[in-house]
Amino acid sequence: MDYGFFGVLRERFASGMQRPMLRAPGRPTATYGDIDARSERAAGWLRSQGVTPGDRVVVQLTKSMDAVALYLGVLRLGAVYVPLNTAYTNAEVDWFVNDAEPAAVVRDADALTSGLDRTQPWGDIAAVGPEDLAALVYTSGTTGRPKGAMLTHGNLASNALTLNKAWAFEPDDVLLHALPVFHVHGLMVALHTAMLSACEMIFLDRFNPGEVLACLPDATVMMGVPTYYSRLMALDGFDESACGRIRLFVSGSAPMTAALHRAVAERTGHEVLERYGMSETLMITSNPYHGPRVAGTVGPALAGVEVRVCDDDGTPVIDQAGMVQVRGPNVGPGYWRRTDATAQSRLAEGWFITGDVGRLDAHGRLTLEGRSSDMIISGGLNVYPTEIEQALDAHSAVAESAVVGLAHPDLGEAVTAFVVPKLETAHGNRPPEHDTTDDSSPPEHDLVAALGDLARFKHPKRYVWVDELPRNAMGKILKAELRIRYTDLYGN
Ligand code: MLC
Repeated sequence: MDYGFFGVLRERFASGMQRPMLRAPGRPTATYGDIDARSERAAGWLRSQGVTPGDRVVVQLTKSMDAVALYLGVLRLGAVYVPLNTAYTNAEVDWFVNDAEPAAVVRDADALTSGLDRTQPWGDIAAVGPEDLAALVYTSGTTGRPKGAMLTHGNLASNALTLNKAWAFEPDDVLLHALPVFHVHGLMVALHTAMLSACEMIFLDRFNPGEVLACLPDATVMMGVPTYYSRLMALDGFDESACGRIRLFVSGSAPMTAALHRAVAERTGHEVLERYGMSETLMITSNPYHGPRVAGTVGPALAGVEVRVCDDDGTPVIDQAGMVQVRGPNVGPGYWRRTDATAQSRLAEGWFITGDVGRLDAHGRLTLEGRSSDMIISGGLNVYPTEIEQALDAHSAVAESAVVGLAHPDLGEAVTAFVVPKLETAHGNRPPEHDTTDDSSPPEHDLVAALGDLARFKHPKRYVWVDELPRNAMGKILKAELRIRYTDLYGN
C-alpha cells in the first residue's frame, strides 16, 4: 500500500463511479463519482488553506454529503482527520484545538460548501504509507483529560477490509446510515464497510425512529447502537414486513441486553449481530454472519485480530473473568502526544489493554462483564464521571459528588449524579436521598449552570441529594454500592 486508505477505497469503488452512493430523502442522490469529485475539491480547498500531509484538520460539522467529501479529501491529501461531536461546547472544542494543533478547523457547513464550490480540485492521492496517521479520535479519560486515539491508514484499511468480508457486503447492499459521522461507528465502521463494495447508503441526518422505519423496506443492512433498536421496538410497524429486504442488523458501541436481542428477533425474524470495538482499536470481535449469534456475547475475535483475557497476574485465562486485551493490525499506535497514557495502555509484544472486563469461552467467544474504569456508556456515547464531578464539586453549594451510570431503559446507562450539599449553603441541607428531578429548586438549576462548559449529553439525567456517599475503610467512594442501591432509579 503506497497510497493510504483513500487509495484502497478508491480502487474498490472506481469501477462503480456511476453508482448511487448517498441517498438522502428530499435531496438529489450523490453517486460515487460525485463524492469522489467533491473529495478532490475538498483536498484542493484544504491545500489552499495551507494544509499539507500530516497536518491535523479538526472538524465539527453536522452530517452532510460535503462532510463526507471533506473526510475523504483529508484522507486523499494525507492529512489527519479529527472529528468532534457536534454536541461539544466551544470550551470543549477549544481544548481539542489546543491539543491537536490543527492547520485548519472546519465548523461552518456553509463556508465549507461555498469553499468547495469555488476551489480548484486536487485530483492526486498523497503517497502515504500504512504507518502514517489518518485520524485522531478523542476519547475522555479517567482523569477527565481527553486523549486523542491515533489511527493509521493501515489500521483503517485492515479493519474495513475485514468487516466488509466478515459481514458479506455485496455491491447490491443498501446500508441504512442513521449514525453520526463524528465517531468510529458511523464513520469508520458503517461508511468504510459500505464504500468498499460501492454500496448505496440511505444517508439520514440523524436517528429519527419514524424516518428510519419508513426507509427500512429499501435497506438490506442497518447498523446502530442498542438505543436505535429499543426505540424502533416502540413502533408497531417495526416488524417482519418492514424488514423484508434486511439481511443484517448490526449493533455496537454499547452492550445490547439479551432481552432486547430476543425481542428484536421475535418481532423481525432477525438476530442482531453484536460486535465489539473501541476508538483506539477499531473493531475487535464480531458475532458470526454465518453461525450462531449468541445474545449477550460479542463473538470471537475478527480475522487477523487476537483477543485474550488475563487475570490479575497477567496470565491468560479461559472461562474466567479478567481484563480484555487485544493485538492486531487494527490497534492504533497510541495516544496523541501522551506517551504516559500510551505506555499505561500497552503491554509487551503489542498487547493493548482495553479497560473492559470480560470472559472468553472455550470457543473463543467473548462476553463483556464490566469495565475497570467508571466510564458510562449513554446511548452509545462514552461519558467519564471525573469531568462532571470536578465541575459539580466546584459549585459553592456542593460538598462532594459522585457520578455513576445507572441502568436506563432507553439509553442503556444514564448519567446520574449523587450530590452531598454543603451544610452552610444558602439553600440549607437537603433531606437525605431527596431526588430533585421534578423540583425546580434553585440548586439544581445552579448545578446545570455549573456544567455549562460540558456537552449536554454528559449532563446527569437525575441529581440525587444525599447526606453522605458510601465509602470503604480507606475512604474511597463505593460507586458500585450506589449502582446497586439505586439500580431501579429509572424504573427498569
Ligand atoms: C442526545 N442526548 C443524550 C444522548 N444523545 N443524552 C444522553 N445520552 C445520549 N447518547 C440528549 C441531548 O443532549 C438533548 O438533551 C436530548 O437528548 C435531545 O437531543 P437529540 O440530539 O435530539 O437526541 P437524540 O436524537 O434522541 O439522540 C439519541 C441517540 C444519539 C441515541 C439517537 O445519541 C445517537 O445517535 N447515539 C449514537 C452515538 C454513536 O454513534 N456512538 C458511537 C461511538 S463509537 P437536552 O438536555 O439538551 O434536551 C464507539 C466505538 C464502537 O463507541 O465500538 O462503536
